[in-house]
Formats: sequence, structure tokens, C-alpha cells
Amino acid sequence: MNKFRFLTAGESHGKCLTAIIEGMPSGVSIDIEFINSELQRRQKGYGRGERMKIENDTVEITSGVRFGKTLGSPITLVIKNRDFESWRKVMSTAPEDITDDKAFSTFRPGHADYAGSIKYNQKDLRNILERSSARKTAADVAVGAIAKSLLKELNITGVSKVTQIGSACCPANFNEEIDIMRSKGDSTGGKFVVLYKNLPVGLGSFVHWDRGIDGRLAQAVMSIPAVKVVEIGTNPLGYQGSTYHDEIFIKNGEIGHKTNNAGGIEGGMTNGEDLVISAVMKPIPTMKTPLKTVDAKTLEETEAHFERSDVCAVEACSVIAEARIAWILADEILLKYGGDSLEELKMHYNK
Ligand code: EPS
Repeated sequence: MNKFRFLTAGESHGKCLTAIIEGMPSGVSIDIEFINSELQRRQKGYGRGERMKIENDTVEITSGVRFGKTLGSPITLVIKNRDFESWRKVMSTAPEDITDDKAFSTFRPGHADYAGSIKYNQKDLRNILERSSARKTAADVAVGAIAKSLLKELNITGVSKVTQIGSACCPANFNEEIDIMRSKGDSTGGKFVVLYKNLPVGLGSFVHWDRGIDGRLAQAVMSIPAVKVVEIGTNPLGYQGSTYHDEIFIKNGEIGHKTNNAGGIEGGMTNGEDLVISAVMKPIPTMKTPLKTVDAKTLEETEAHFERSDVCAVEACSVIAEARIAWILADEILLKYGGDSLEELKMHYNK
């Protein structure tokens, strides 16, 4: 069973996003400014849409923290959707408010609309869009900031960097690539890398398929909306064993690896090197110049729905991936070392 557990809830234009986190030890310092700065990072990046001008994501902590420290009790985080004010009627929970305002029925190719409408038996695709929207990743990042707060206590830190936007591999050309897509009413994706430093050896395990930390991290990153590829370390395609594997040697009396093609994971366990995870995000499927599709109500061929959208959100995606990787690392730390308080965890944490 996971130690660091949580659920998030909330629709894109609903009142708020909520997360309840369980399993954090007591005594961990929680800096609300840090959580908010992580939320701000997720909102930034060239190519974000109009929604980001409306929102100014900040968190309210309504349980589990007192005087800046965790209590060991469930932590509740609330992020208000400012846009809710304009959607109050449309997103009402009361049956008497039922309306067709903002309803739509033309599937957006590449989004959750088609499969979601069949699965949940919905003809108004608003009922699918609202939770499938990447808006919910704001809650993911807030939860990630809590996980990062635990990791920070153990000097484990992460960073991320965008490495490709569309066909541009040089950062100097990223904005131009996005401008071209915007001018065409099109969208674009890209690639990013996340790196975590100072991890202990032996998080995860080889003994069962579902205990490998590589599999857990891959799921956490792959399930970010629009991520289609996850790589750990260097893509091994085309390498030879002799050039791919990282030779082991002694440096300053300690065991280390000469290279880090493994990306910090061998045999489903961390090996003490930096954790390196890259991912590819597909182009955003909501596009101003719409693709051909079908109307769920009339079953006639038509064009896809467009309200507003990002042209590119790869930078935001890298922040979300950092957060999700932090969830898994915090969970694996708690599984391996345990402790109801930070003091107890630190006593067990014998890196
Ligand atoms: C997003 C909020 C959404 C989108 C975007 C990400 O807000 P709205 O639907 O009101 O414009 O801007 O989500 C998508 C593009 C998508 O296809 O899901 C956010 O907060 O990140």
C-alpha cells in the first residue's frame, strides 16, 4: 500500500480544485509561498492561452498544517478557479439550473471527448471536457509541492528543462516555432527532461513487477494529459552493451558510475546517480483551425469544437512532471524508511 496517498477533485470551470493528501509525517516545513511559486511556474511558458490570464493560482491549506509544519493528519489543499464566476450557472450542481449554454457535441480529435462520451454515456461533451481538461494538473502541482517539501528536508531536489518544441531543438527558436503555430491556428508539442539529485540507493525493487520504481515513475509521467513517450536515462536504441552500460568505479572511497545512461535506475531501483526522465508531449488537441470530426448528437461529419486553448504547454508539462515524480519519490522514501514524524524518518534515513 502506498504511504503518500492523495485524491484530487474539481472541474476545469467548477468552483475549485481540491486535494486531500494522506501519509505525510509530522514536522515537515510547509511554505505556502513555495506551493504558490510552483503553481505560478505551471501557469507560465510561451504559448499558454487566455485562461492563464484569468487565473492566478494560489493555494489555501485547510487542514493538516499548523504554524507552518505538518501535523501527520490529512492535508487539504484548495485552489479556486477564478473563471468560475463566469461559469457559475453553467457549472451549477442544482438540477433546476440545467442549461444548454456552453454545451457542445463535436468531438475534438486527440482529446478525451469521443471515448469519454461513450464510456460515461454523455452527449453533451462539456461533461467530459470539464474533468479531462489539463486544468486539473494545477492540483497535481500543489500535491507535488507538498511531496517536494518532504524531499527538501532530505536534500533531494529536482529541476526540469524544455529540450525541444515542435521541430526546434535550439531554445533560441522555441518562441518562433510557437508563433508560427499560433498564426496558423495550430498547436505544437515537444520534449523536456526532469532531473532529481541526491537520491539514496535502493528506492524501488526488482522483486515484483509493480515495485520497480521505473514503472511507477513512467506511469506518473505518462498519465499527464498529452504525454505520449517517457524515457529513463539515455534512449538505448542502437547502442551496444559496451557503450550503453555505465561502468562502476571507486571515487573518493565511494562507489559510483562513470556515466549515467541508466538515468539513475538499475534493476527497478535507484542507484545513487541522478534520476533523469525525459518525456514527449503531443501537440495540444484543442485547435483554432479545427480538425474534421463527427457530431455526437446528429452523427454528421463536421468540425471540432474550439473555445480557447494553449498553442503550446510543454514548459507547464515539465513542471507537472517534476511534481508527479516528487509524489513517487516521496512515497518510495516513506515506504523504505518510514516514520510518523520527520525526526523519526531522518533517524531511519541512513543514506
Ligand atoms: C488549462 C486550463 C484550460 C485550458 C488548458 C489547460 O482552460 P480552459 O479550458 O478554460 O481554456 O487552457 O487545457 C487544455 C488545453 C486541454 O485541452 O485540456 C490549465 O489550467 O492548464
